[in-house]
Amino acid sequence: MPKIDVCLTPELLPLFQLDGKIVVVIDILRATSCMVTGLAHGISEILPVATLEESASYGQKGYITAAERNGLKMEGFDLDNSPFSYMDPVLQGKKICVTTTNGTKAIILSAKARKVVIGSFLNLKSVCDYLYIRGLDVILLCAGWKGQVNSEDTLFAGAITAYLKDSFQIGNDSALISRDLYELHKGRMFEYLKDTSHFQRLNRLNIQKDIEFCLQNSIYDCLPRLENNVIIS
Ligand code: 3SL
Repeated sequence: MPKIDVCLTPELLPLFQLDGKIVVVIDILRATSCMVTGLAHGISEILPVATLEESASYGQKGYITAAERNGLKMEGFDLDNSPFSYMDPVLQGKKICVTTTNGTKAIILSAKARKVVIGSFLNLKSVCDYLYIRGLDVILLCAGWKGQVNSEDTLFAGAITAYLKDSFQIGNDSALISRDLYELHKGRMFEYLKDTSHFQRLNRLNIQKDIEFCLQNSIYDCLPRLENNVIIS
């Protein structure tokens, strides 16, 4: 049986062997939820980059630029990091270059894996179906927050681990912890997250509606994946 490991922060990724594995990158609030939303709404591709300078430079190459730091849109860029912005019909068929505090970094670090896919509650079923069909070992990589563990990414890692429990073995204790956290809170995730640091950060910025949106289960049948450093669906 293939196994699922959970890596709770990108800082821990050097401890994992990526060769031959599928990495699912998870940044529920909000980077990977935005990417899934954007591709489901017709954005043609998303290029994740590490720095503000890189993202800005793609503006001259025909890309729409997106940049977030500490939850805020950076001045001079076209897009913020809200899933509602990624739904804008003017973005259909467009290419986006994006940098975010944690999510884009996690994607870039995963590039050596056999396959890299983008996960969120919004496409949970598509991710699970894909992992089930491929039947390879999986690493669920949580983007966390500046090197620290966060609850929302851990919950989602737990959701995948719980859904696939009959077809995958638990690979490490982080997978076990994630699954148990999800089982404990799956019926009241919004309530549970109210005490967490990123919920409170986004709440101070008045973007509770983004949190509610990002916690919806499987509203998009969409599987973004990284191909030649670009995310396509
Ligand atoms: O850290 C990230 O990549 C972002 O998703 C954070 S935020 O939700 O936009 O604040």
